[in-house]
Amino acid sequence: MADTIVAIATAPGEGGISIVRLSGPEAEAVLHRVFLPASAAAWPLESHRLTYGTAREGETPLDECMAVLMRAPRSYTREDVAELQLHGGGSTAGRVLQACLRAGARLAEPGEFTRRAFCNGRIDLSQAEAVMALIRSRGEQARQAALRQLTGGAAAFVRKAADELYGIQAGLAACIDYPEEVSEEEAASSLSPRILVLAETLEEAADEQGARIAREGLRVALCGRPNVGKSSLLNALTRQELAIVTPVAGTTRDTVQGELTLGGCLIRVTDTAGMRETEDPVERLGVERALKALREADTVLLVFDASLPLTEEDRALAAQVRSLGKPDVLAVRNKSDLPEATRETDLAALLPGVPCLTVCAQEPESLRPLREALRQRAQAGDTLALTQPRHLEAARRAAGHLRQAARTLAEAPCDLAAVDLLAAQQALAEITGDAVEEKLLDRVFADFCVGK
Ligand SMILES: Nc1nc2c(ncn2[C@@H]2O[C@H](COP(=O)(O)OP(=O)(O)OP(=O)(O)O)[C@@H](O)[C@H]2O)c(=O)[nH]1
Ligand SMILES: [Mg+2]
Repeated sequence: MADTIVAIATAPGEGGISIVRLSGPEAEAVLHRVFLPASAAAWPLESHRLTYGTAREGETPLDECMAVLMRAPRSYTREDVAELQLHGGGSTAGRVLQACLRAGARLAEPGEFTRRAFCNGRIDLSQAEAVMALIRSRGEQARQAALRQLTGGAAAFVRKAADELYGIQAGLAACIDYPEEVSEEEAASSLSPRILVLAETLEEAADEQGARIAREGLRVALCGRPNVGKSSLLNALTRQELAIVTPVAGTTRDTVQGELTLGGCLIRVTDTAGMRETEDPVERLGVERALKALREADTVLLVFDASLPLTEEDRALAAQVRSLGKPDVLAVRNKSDLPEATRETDLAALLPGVPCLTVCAQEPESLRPLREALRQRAQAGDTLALTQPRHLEAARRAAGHLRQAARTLAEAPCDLAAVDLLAAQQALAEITGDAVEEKLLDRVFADFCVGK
């Protein structure tokens, strides 16, 4: 980290401004070479103050711009950071970037600014990852989850778990160091319950599905036999004409995706081909895709036509969904504007324990309870402490070591359990980056964008 890095920090394409960012010991010197303040008295630049002037290479002016120098340690990386605010569009920023490279800076690698912030102790690893999660977040819920992590939510959870683990380790050390005062049986009986509670806390926090919903939104599949109104519901829920709707059974052949936001939560809805036995090879492929969407969904909306009696196809599909063991299925009784032929009780008998909602795809107001049900499901991940896959994996690994420690404590000498506790401690430390190898850092930051 002894060198000075440079990158374009703004997204490519046309825009009001582009920013070229420098960080490192030579940031001020490089800026001096590529920036001429309008006022001759401006050098040395005052820290954290915008200065108007010209970006240039040698005597050639490149753009009219603003420059700012943020002296260490009050900067994003805790190093000297300089930024040039140029006119937007790729060509000017690209040209100024070249000038900085020729003036002694090196092109930054993806995430290298944030990596320096981490290595210089300004943020922990979970916060560094949150920066990228925030940049990538789509929708209010994902943004909030990233922000919680950025402001230390994951770190606070991990520190609390680590504190409890230290307490357990201290208890075990007492039994190892003073066997005449604390017997192994006493230590095992007082520490095992604490170890298991901590393991459970970590396993609960490693809620993979909840975390994915918080990051990427709730996956909802609209399934049902042909013509029940699945595509009409997709269009009504998203308030867009996404899928073709006709009275012909078998209109939808492929899956159609739509998105809506409810209470800040992203909901991704997949409309599918009507499920039925068919000889048509195209339709059969559509049915296969429908089954795939059904398997991958967090919530399955099983749609029925309330104006017709239940058919064999309805029953076969209900049986299939039950055999798949999907935990979250909602029965949706559509076409409630027409005379009723299938009652709620018929669906309750067909799908015991599955909630049933009655709607009319052509009356937006009737979809209110369905929207509310989806919103509640999508918001379930709102309070999760951990949302990044890497953190979930480390928490689960720590829990595994703890469970092993409890088993060891019951069967073997105390000091063997200390090894398991240490492994759990290391797994927790990986989340915040207190104990990480270069290789892990390379992997984490490879996923970043250049210039952040
Ligand atoms: N009266 C009434 N008709 C509806 C309602 N919802 C859908 N329809 C009609 O039902 C027919 C089938 O609707 P679609 O939305 O294409 O049904 P689908 O389930 O997607 O059908 P496939 O794509 O063939 O599987 C169309 O003529 C719609 O206008 C409703 O709530 N009330
Ligand atoms: Mg359809």
